[in-house]
Amino acid sequence: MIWNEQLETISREELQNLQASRLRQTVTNVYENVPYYRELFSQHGVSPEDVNGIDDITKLPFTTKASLRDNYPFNMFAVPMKKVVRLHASSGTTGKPTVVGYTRNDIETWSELVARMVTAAGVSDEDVAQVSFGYGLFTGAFGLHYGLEKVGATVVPASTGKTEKQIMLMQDFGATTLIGTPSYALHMAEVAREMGINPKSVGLKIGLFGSEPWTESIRAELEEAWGLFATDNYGLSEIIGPGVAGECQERRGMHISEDHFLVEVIDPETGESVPDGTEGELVITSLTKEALPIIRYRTRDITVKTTEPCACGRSTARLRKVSGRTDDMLIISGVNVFPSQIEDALLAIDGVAPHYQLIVTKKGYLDVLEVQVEMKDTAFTGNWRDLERLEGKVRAHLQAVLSIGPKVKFLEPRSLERTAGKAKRVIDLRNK
Ligand code: DLL
Repeated sequence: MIWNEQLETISREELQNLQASRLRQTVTNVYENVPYYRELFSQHGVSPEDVNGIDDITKLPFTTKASLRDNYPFNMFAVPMKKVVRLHASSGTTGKPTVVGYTRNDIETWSELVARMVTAAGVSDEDVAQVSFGYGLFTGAFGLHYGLEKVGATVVPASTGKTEKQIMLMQDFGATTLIGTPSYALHMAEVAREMGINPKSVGLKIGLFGSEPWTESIRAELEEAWGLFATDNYGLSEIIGPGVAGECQERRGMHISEDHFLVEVIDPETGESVPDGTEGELVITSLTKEALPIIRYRTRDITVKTTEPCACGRSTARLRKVSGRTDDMLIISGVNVFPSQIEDALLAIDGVAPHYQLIVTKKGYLDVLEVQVEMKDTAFTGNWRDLERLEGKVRAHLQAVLSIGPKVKFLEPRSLERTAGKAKRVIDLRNK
């Protein structure tokens, strides 16, 4: 089913006209109402008259997380606070959070976009949907909540934590849909097993997972554990939260809500656009946001865009699974390594559990990467020879895939800390 047939199957030409007129409005709006943008545009020698078609977007400067941080908390807002009905924030690793605001219309748009996304994944008013994202300043839970309610699903706002209780609720309320981070959903399956419950018996049909990078190997683990159909969805607070893009049941990329967002993919080094089908950094301009319109936001997320038609009938462009962020790329002795590459390599080996952490240190001038990974219960025999064999296998495989030889340390099942939110995979101690 398609939630908004008219806009999700719009012809490319009509879409581009709509995007162009909304872009012009947005640019004029930020120029007139956000002093920061007026100043930035002047510094770059551009003004709203220079922007007519969507290709003119490249004349405009980028916005970054630093722009938001420098304007903390509300200076990037384009409306008076009277019109702002909701605030959310994303916690950075250091310092103040990034604050985002919504008008009543923004909340309505957000619900509409999430409604499209959950419908594309297969959720309807027949479903009981458990939201296991944390309710609070994080956009994940409230975003999914309103969109699911809009399609008429029965929403269970379970939030995070109290995992055993969550599993009981899923069983008792007959949950068919689980919403959360992929890492927490894996953890929930583990806890269910500890409670003597086969996760498959819970009866979940669809999983809507997002908010952190996850590979196809994790998708396979989740589907195997819960017996559900796992879909990916993407978003970020600065843009709106979840609802920016999501997979349909074809699962061949995440459809972008292009009537609300203009998406570019650029070379992160040069800032130049790359052609469709080429990997690069995702840059997003909002086209309808009222409280916090945003121009050419550098997401730091790495993906590929395609406008090839999708078998589902939607005409919108799609994004390949986000493989990581430009800022979580590790450079180990000069070799670029993404956590997702390590995840794929690890999970290709039997006996390795989908719980790992990458520790980077310095020994003299040399970078040292240690991959700490848990074994599956079934592989944990207690015999050190088995352990050695598995370690050797993992080390050789990582060496072949990454061209660097990390240290490998096997951990007992359940020894790494589990988080209910986004998993912390990398601990880089080099500059500490
Ligand atoms: O994580 C919004 C969201 C909530 C998306 C729930 C999907 C579901 P932030 O906390 O601001 O917002 O984090 C945004 O998380 O720039 C990506 O690096 C990462 N991210 C989000 N979704 C995905 C995904 C929410 N499906 C940052 N795959 C983004 C990979 C993702 N990374």
